[in-house]
Parts: sequence; C-alpha cells; structure tokens
Amino acid sequence: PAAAAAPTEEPIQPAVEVKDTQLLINGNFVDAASGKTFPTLDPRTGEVIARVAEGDSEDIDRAVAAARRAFDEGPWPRMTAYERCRVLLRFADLVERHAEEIAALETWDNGKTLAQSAGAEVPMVARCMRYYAGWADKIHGLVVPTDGALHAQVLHEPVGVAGQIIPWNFPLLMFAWKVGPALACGNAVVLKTAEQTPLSALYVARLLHEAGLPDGVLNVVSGFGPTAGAALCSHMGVDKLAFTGSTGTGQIVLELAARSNLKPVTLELGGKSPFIVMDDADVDQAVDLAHQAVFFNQGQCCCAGSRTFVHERVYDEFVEKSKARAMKRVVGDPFRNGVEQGPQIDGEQFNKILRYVRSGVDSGATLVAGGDRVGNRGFYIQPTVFADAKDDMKIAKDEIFGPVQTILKFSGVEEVVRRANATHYGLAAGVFTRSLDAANTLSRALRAGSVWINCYDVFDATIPFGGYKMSGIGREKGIYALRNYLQTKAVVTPLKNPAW
Ligand code: TXE
Repeated sequence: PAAAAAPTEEPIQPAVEVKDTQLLINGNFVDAASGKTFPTLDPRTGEVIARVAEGDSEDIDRAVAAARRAFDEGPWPRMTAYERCRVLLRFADLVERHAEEIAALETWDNGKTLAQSAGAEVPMVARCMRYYAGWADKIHGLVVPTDGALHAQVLHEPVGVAGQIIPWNFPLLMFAWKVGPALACGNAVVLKTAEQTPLSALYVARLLHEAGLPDGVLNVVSGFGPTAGAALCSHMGVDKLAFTGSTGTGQIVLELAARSNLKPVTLELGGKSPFIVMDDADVDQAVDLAHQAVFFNQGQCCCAGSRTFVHERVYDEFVEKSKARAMKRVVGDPFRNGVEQGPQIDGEQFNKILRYVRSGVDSGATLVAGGDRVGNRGFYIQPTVFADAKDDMKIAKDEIFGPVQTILKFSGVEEVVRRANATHYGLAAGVFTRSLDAANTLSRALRAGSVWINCYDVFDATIPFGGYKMSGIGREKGIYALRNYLQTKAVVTPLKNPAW
C-alpha cells in the first residue's frame, strides 16, 4: 500500500540546528564530570542526530547543590510571586516565538508527526506555563478557627528542591507538566530527561533563562535511568520527586526515595485503558475515536485506549470498519504533510511491540490488519488490529505501547465494568454511547483517573490527570499539581485580647 512506501523515501532534513547538547547546571551549559557523551538517534533511520553529555551521580550532585543554593539562598523563592509569574509568562511567549524550531527538534528526536508537535504540543506547553504562571500569586494560606484564644494560620510554602524524571513519549509536554507547577510554587528543580529524547528540554530550558529565571533554579541533566535517575531518587538533598514512566521503574523510584530521606513521590505510570463502545453508538464515529485513542502518538501514550471493548450487537461492523481505518492510516516520515504515524521511539520498543504482535497471533487472537514493520529502515510499524481477543491474553493485559489495537466483545454494562476494572492499572477510560444513563453508570463504576465520554485524550492544563491503582500516585495539571509542590505549615500565636 502507498502508506507503507513513504518510510523508504529519503528522510526530510529538519529545519533546525542542534545547539544545546551539554548539561544545564547552575545556569551554564557544561560537560559531564566524566566527560562522557551518548548518542541520541533519529527514529526514522536509527542514525545519530547528536551526541549529548551523559550525566551521572557526580553531575546530579552538582545539579542538586546548585538547586539547593538557588532555593536556600537564591532569589527565586523570595522573589515576589508576581515576578515569578512574569518569568513564566515571558517563557511562554518565547516558546511561541521559537515554536517552529522547537517542534522540529521534538519531531526529529521523538518521531511524532510535525503536525502534532507544531499544531498541538508546543502550543500546549505555552498554555500550561501560562496556566501555572497565573497560579504563582494565587497560592493562598488559611486562617483557621481554634478552641482557644489563638491566631492559627496555615502557610503554603514551596517544598524545596524537586527532582523530576520524565519519559520520551511527550518530552516537551512532560517538561511543562512538571516544571510549570514546581516553579510557580517557588521550588528549585533538577530535571532528568529520558535518554532517548534529551534535546527539546535543553532548548526550552535555555529560553526559560532568557525569560529571566535565576541561575540554579532549573537544572537539566541528560543521562540514563540506573545512573543519573537513580542518583536523583536517592539524593539526600532532594525534597520531592515526580516521575513519569513505567510502573516497574516507578516502584524502584519509590523504593529509592523511601530508603534515602523519605522524600514524597508522585508517580504517573503505565496503563491498559478500556475504550467502551455501547450498542447505541454511531459506529463510524466510534471506530474513528477508538482508532485515535489507541494509535495517537504511535500508540506510545500512557493513557492509550488499548483495550477496545465493543458491544456484541455492533461488534462485527466495528471490527470490519476498524480494519479499514487502520489500513488507511498513513505511516511515513513524520515531517511529511498528511502523515498520521511516524516511527516508534527506538529499536527496543520496536522489538517489544513486534513480540507482542507475535504473542497475539500465537495465543489465538485474529490479526485483521498490520502485524509487521513498515519498510526496512527506522522503527516504523504497521497499524495493527486484533479481533476476537480474550481478557487473559497478554495483548489484552500488558501495556504494549505501540500501534496495536485489541478488540474485545461484551454483552452488558455490568459485565464490561467488571472486565474493564479487572486490571492492576487505572489511568484512563473511554466511553462511547448516546445513553446518559450508560455514561453516568460507567463513569462512576470505572476505576480510572480520567473518564472521557464521547471524546478521548483531552489534556487541558486545567484538568487533573493521574492514575488509580498501579497507574500512579497523585495528580498532575490543574490545581491538583500545586499540592505536590507545597508544604503545609501551621503557625499558632496566642491572642492577647481574645475579645477582638
Ligand atoms: O521506561 P522507564 P522505558 C512504559 C511503556 C514502555 C515501558 C519501558 O510500556 O514500553 O515503559 O519504557 C528513567 N531510576 N512507559 O524503559 O524505564 C529513564 O531514564 C530512576 C510508560 O523508557 O520507566 C526515563 O527518564 N529513573 C510511560 C524514565 O525513567 C529511571 C512513558 C522512564 O523510563 C530508572 C514511558 C531508575 N532505576 C514508558 N530507570 C508513561 N507512563 O507515559 C529508568 N529511569
């Protein structure tokens, strides 16, 4: 098919130059203490885009020391809230001014389509930063009544130095979701980016300094999880950790935090989210939304609607149309207009996904579309659809994190609630129906942090996001993220004259 031919064409040269490849510590771009570097790859070809400084525990020590100084002595927590607000607003303006370059860098390093980087994600970064800029001067304390003659106040203070570890699937957006609320609340940050996608965070971190962020308030360390990441989690000078990534690594992060200084941890982890299509649904619309829910971002989405539950009365038509939709999906160079799906992030994920596809076939699910790689270079995979899947198959239980839709049949609301909830995950769920009763019942019965009814993947900066069960601890975005970055202090003074 025509769609499959595109990746064999010569890759389009991105309209951006890679400038920032060093670590950002205390406001300066510096080499790693070890002098080591590692390559970051173009997922379209597997070729090296640039070599990037490889931070490890010594660099984490330097970065934490800089953040500590910036927090304990520096201007940031003591600046007026309005000044902090203005830095973040100026940063959002700079992101918009450099939007084209930033989007190109993101697509180059990650493989997501330029349409998505430029049209959605870069604007969402600016929006998220403005949202949190607005909060900087609206973090109010409380005065609470007591049973004695007392003046009791509750102060909300920044936590201190926040360690933040982000994944590769949404490098810029994860930067914004993490750094935005932390800085708005007056914290200092050490951010460890994912080793697959170090470039865009370095670029925007430079802009944040141009916007007036004092040195040391944001430090960015590129490097690997077991070295730089683990050192950050174990560090005694870090007051709080925020992590997005796999559930297994989240467990390690929590353990390292517990064994060092019991720093509080928020986690945003994996999922196997149900997308439920009721029998009253408009099948064409349901097919399209279910398709977007799972294939968006090459399927590399923690909240991917990767278990498509379809009512038996519309099941056959749904499978037929989902197959046709998947086969029409345009796979190719993510810089090319009209392309819907780029390559997977790297060879490891590519191989993991193809192993899941084989396991689906071996366990007896019906492969109705895709199932193979596209072309012979880079990490492109055909949009793949399985029908007749059973709940106990690996493709219906594990997070595949790729362009693989697994369609399951159900016959009633109670049954689908039970089956949708029969997972250790609980990140998101989708419901497609015209019935208000079904929508209300399902939205309350499903054990998930987000329920999207007749829509999916709605990521406004104002709406909280996070998981039930093993999909995470805590919430990002909205007012809920502020709680992660604030301490609560009670201050009590006797009242001299209680009558007033
Ligand atoms: O994740 P990791 P990987 C899922 C998805 C994917 C799988 C593996 O199913 O196939 O995870 O991906 C850092 N101490 N998600 O291996 O390891 C690492 O450097 C401290 C879901 O990429 O969780 C990176 O910065 N940090 C997910 C970050 O953790 C460590 C997004 C995420 O990597 C570490 C990505 C350690 N010991 C993958 N080991 C989502 N929820 O969106 C690694 N890291």
